[in-house]
Amino acid sequence: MKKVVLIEPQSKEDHVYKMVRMPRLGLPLLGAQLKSAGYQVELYLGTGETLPWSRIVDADYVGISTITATSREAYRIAGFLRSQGMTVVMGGIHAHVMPEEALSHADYVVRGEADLTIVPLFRALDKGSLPWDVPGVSFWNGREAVHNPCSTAPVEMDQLPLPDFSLFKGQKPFRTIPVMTSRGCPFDCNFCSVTLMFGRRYRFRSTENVLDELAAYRGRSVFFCDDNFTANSARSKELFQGMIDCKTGLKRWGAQMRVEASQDSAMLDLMRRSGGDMAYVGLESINPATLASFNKQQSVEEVRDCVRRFHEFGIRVHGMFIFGGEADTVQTIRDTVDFALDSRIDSLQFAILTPLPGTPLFQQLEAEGRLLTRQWELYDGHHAVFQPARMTPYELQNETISAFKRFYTFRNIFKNVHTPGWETSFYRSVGCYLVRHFERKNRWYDRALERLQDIEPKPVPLFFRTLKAHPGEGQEGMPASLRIFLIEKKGVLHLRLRGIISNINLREVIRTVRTLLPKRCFHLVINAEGLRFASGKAAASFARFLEWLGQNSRRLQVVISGEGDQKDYFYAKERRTKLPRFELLLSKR
Ligand code: B12
Ligand code: SF4
Repeated sequence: MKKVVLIEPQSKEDHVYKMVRMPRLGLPLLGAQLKSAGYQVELYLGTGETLPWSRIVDADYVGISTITATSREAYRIAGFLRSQGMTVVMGGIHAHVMPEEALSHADYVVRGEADLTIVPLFRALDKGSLPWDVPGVSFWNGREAVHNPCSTAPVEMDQLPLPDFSLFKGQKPFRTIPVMTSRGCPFDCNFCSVTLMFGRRYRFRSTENVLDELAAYRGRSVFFCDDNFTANSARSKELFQGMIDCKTGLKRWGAQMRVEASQDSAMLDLMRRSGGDMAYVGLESINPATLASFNKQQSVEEVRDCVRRFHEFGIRVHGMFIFGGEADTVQTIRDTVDFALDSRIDSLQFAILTPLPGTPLFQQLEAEGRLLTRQWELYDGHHAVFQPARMTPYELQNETISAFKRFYTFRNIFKNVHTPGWETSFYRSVGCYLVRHFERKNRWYDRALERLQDIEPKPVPLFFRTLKAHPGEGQEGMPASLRIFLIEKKGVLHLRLRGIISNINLREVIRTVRTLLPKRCFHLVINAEGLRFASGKAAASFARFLEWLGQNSRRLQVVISGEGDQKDYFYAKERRTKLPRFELLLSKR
């Protein structure tokens, strides 16, 4: 019988999440499938220092699950195993969005949900063949990386086995059991990576299927780790009613929800009666502009009302806030703590906005040159890893810690306790300890950010957008889109255009630049290094646009790559132009 070891690397950073001893469900689910397919399976949770290596190195295959924050540890573990000649397979959200990177540390990478692909992959490996037919798998064919397309059919939830926690070896039983009843989320918040993996179609298990699983957890605490547990209120009510009728006998349960959950009294009543005692709510911000920039689709009024509503039904609230949105200032952070204290919220987390790879937020900040580091282990919601728009990274980092300290003071441990009992006080005292511990351990990063303040901050763009070129106008090897990026640096306007200009998107470029350009611009630099024309007509229209810009600026410089027909076009333009201040600069790259 072949042996498979699956590892969930833990973060080496000292932070609150490390204290939560709860695995993600990926490995117990995949482990259950491999076990029923006849493999001997062992699961481990740990860092390179704590893993039982002697039990791992005799496996036939090792699978490693990774999220962004733990990817460095995952690569370190994979590196060691491959140096021992072992076959390493990697999966999880970080490997899904960064397959090239993951593949440079592993033999195989599984993108997307692996429930339907894990067994066929190992079967192919058993036969010694490459997994050409297994959807979503990336692998090396000699020196060439192959990426099989992902399956288009999402996994239906009732097809899944129950997660097998008994496969975890050398672990004390988990205090809280993770249960997942749904995948996907119909919303599309710009910082969230859930929909990248699980999509926007909300798929859920049948009530009977969930109740069967819960029957095994009598007397235990359960955390429903669905991302949006109450996205379908009819099914939520049916499930809660089922839990009441079947007397599941859970000690308590908590789940992640959106604010809308608090607006349905019938659901709150069922939630409480079925044992729900803690709602983990993505409140995110009390700044309306920030909520809008996150595409959160909720209002500040809903945020304010939500805590009161849950409390009315005796359900505690763990509020999850994010600091560092485009409209956030230091004052927003301070006001949020006031709000949290006034609303008598039970416990909370203040996360620093984190541009997770693959998300629209990441793409925006990367294109604007605002990422400070790609050290993925710092992408954990506790570190400022980008240049915020309206404060320095140092301010963002420090104000977040101060906010935590203001909420989790010794005095507040026993104050505002909504639900009688010691639970809330216990969580607050843990928070009180953790934030001070984290602050001590993290001084090095504070100092690094402080030094960065002395360096000139990266300018925040006046405008950034990706426009589609007309369908069919894309050229080989170039994306059929155009990126516009406008910044102001020391009074000089820089317009960067990258991609394909077509007659369709040129109209939008002209409209944008006309609105953003001052009436008479002193100095305008157009970076056209990565620009191509979809047609001769588009090139002619662009020439007219340059004429107009030249007439409206005292100095116009155009940076070109000096390659191919782009060079000829601009040189011809320079010869023909009547503008005295038109300068062509060859890119230094
Ligand atoms: C429960 C949970 C937690 C728990 C437990 C976490 C833990 N042990 O890591 C707590 C609350 C502690 C937590 C903390 C954090 N979390 Co969390 N968490 C989740 C949540 C809600 C559910 C996880 C889960 O069980 N998923 C269900 C299983 C089935 O999915 P899966 O593990 O991805 O597995 C599937 C595939 O990925 C793949 N697969 C996975 N592993 C492997 C391995 C192999 C070999 C193969 C072939 C395939 C494969 O197949 C599986 C089945 O289809 C997810 C959201 C989500 N929907 O996944 C966020 C999520 C994982 N968390 C996230 C984040 C960012 C964090 C934090 C950094 C906090 C923060 N700032 O938000 C910390 C970091 C924790 C750490 N480990 O260091 C992000 C990760 C995004 C990213 N790109 O890294 C997620 C996706 C949420 C989000 N908003 O985007 N989290
Ligand atoms: S943050 Fe929550 S509501 Fe928004 S997309 Fe992610 S899971 Fe859905």
